[in-house]
Amino acid sequence: MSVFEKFKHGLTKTRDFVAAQFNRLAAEFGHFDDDMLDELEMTLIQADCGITASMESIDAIREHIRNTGDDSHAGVIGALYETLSSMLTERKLTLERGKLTIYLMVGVNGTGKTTTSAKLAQRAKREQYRVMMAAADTFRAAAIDQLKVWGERTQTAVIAHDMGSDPAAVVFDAIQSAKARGTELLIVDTAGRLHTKKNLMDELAKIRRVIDREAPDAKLETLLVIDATTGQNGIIQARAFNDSVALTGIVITKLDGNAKGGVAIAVARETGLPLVLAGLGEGADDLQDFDRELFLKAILPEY
Ligand SMILES: Nc1nc2c(ncn2[C@@H]2O[C@H](COP(=O)(O)OP(=O)(O)O)[C@@H](O)[C@H]2O)c(=O)[nH]1
Ligand SMILES: [Mg+2]
Repeated sequence: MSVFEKFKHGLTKTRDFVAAQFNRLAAEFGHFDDDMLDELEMTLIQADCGITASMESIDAIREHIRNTGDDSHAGVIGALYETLSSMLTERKLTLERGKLTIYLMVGVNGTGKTTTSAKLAQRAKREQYRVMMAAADTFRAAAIDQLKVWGERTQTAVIAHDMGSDPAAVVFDAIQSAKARGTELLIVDTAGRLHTKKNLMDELAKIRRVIDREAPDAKLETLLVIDATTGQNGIIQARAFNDSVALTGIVITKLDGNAKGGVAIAVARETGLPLVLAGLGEGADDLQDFDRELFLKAILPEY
C-alpha cells in the first residue's frame, strides 16, 4: 500500500461521510448556493473540524465564489482544500545518529500512548537506531507489563521500576542508562492523566525537569497523543497539556475509528501546534508521519 492509500484506507469513514454530503448537495444543480454552503458548514462541524475552522472555511469559499464566480463542485472543493491546508501545520520527527533524542509521550488515558511508543520504537529500530523505552506509567502494574511485552516484540530495552514508584525516578534511571549505552532514541511512556488534575500535571512537569537537568543536550520532543474519537475535547486537552509541559507536536490516533477525522484540523487550527504523526489503525505499520496534503486528499471528495 502506498502512503496515500494508507491514509485513504484509515480515513474511509470520514471521507465517506464528507463525500456523501458533498455529492448530495451538488447532485441537483452541480453548483453551490448559499443554503448549500450553510449545509456544507454543518457537514464540516459534524466531521469534527471545529466551529472556527468550519466557519472560516465557508467564509473563504464564499469569497472565492464572489471573486471568481466559480460556484462549481470542483471550485468549492478546491477552495475548501486551500483554506483547510492553510490551517494545518505538519512537521516530521527526525533522529540524529550518535545523538540522544527523547520522546516524552503524554496524554489522557487510553489515547494510544503506549501503542504509539511501541510503533515508534519499531520504526526507529528498523532504521538501525539504538532505541530504549522507559515505563514511566507506574500507576498500574498492567501498564508496566504492557510496555515490557512491546519491548520483547520489538526487541527494545525497557527501563522499569515497580508499580507505584516515582515516574521521575524511572526517567532519571533511563537517561543514565541511555547515556551509558549510547542510545539514540529514548521513548518515555507516561501514565494517562486527566488534564484537570493538577497534581498529575505537576508530576509531568517534574519528569520534564529531570530530562532538562539530566539530558540538557538531548533533543526533546514532547508529544501529545490525542484520540480522534474523543472529538472536540482534544482541543481542551491540547491547551491544558501545552500549559504544563510545552508540547512540540501532536499525534492523532484512531483516525480510522469514526467519521470524525476532522478533529485533526480543529486541534491544529486552535493550538497552532504541528501535527507530527497519524494513527490510522492498530497495526504496527498503521502509524504514519502526518502529511497535510495526503490527509486532506483522503478526507475530501475527488475534484
Ligand atoms: N483503531 C485504532 N486503535 C488504536 C490506535 N492507536 C491505539 N489504538 C488502540 O487504543 C487502545 C489504547 O491504547 P494504549 O496505547 O494502551 O493507550 P494509552 O492508555 O494512551 O497508553 C488499544 O486497544 C490500542 O490498540 C489507532 O491508531 N487506531
Ligand atoms: Mg499506556
